[in-house]
Amino acid sequence: MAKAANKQAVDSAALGDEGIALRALQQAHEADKRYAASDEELLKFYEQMVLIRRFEERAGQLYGLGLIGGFCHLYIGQEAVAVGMLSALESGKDSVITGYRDHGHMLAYGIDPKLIMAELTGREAGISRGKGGSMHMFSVEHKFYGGHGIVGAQVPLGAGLAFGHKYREDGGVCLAYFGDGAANQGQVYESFNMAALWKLPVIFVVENNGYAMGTAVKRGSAETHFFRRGTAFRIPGMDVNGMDVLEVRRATDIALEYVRAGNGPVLMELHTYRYRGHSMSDPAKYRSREEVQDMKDNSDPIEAAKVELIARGVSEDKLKDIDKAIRARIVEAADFAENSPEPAARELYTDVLVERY
Ligand SMILES: Cc1ncc(C[n+]2csc(CCOP(=O)(O)OP(=O)(O)O)c2C)c(N)n1
Repeated sequence: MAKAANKQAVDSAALGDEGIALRALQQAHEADKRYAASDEELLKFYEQMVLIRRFEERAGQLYGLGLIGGFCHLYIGQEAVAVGMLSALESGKDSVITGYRDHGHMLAYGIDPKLIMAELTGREAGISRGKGGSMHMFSVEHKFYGGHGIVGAQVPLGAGLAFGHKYREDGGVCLAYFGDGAANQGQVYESFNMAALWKLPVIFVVENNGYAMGTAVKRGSAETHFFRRGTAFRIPGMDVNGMDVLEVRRATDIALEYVRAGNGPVLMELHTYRYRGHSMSDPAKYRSREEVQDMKDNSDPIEAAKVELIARGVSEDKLKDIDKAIRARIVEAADFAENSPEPAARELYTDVLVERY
């Protein structure tokens, strides 16, 4: 029943019926908010979110020990976004691009934590041979196109990836993630215009974690409802709770169905929260401890999944076993990274432009 209603709403969005068109996907989302995951699927989501959290905690510790240098932006608190969205993609077909807060996205892809940790610590075994670090990870094999340090730069690149999908007629869709701060950049709207004009298969995803460095959304944005910002370009928007992995997954399914049918882009706003500072060097004095604690106590995506699993009859022992296995994988990843060699000096001359073009 709900599915049929969605189909109708998605079709009416495609028809371009003014007014309805821009709200149709949101209506479909509101009519049927959560993905009906099997126990096994929810366990998998839980496991992936815990993996990201433990990985990021360990990365924070290694940073403190001086084993990770440069910038390092942790994804703690935002796990449900990457896990829910990636679970809806078709691997080998769809592509992803994001900003510098990228470790969680790579882990959600199933990329080996050892390769990511080795990259963070600047080792040759890292996914970018230790030369990219936290912000510049890339995996062509997984169609993961970074990892970008320039705020907002990934948005036009994402439109380009979507253009590539359309040009090659490979059926792929690009997910282009960016932050609430990046959403105020001009290049974002140039990309929206082109993507809508050429009906590119792209989902623009605003990960609204409440802050752009130390600037709260309401201090820096005239329109704080980011999902409405595609309206001027006739891009339908969706307003999604990014702390609920099943809601994220369901909303992504709706968006993908619309985009895959050739209707052009969708703009999704995922409400989320980062528990740590903007980067490792941020003491986060622009918000109160109570605010952070309140999010941890009442909106944590991992805790919510855990409560739901237990209510479904999954035993606490099973969850403990999962947690234990993940801790072991993280210890292994950190040991691997610490004991791997740094890139050889000759690597200074690879993967860089040293010729004239
Ligand atoms: C073009 C550009 N301007 C400024 C910066 C410095 N900078 C890095 S992150 C950031 C804030 C971005 O916040 P947001 O887009 O909300 O993403 P979040 O960090 O919350 O994930 C700024 C201003 C930069 N890297 N690139």
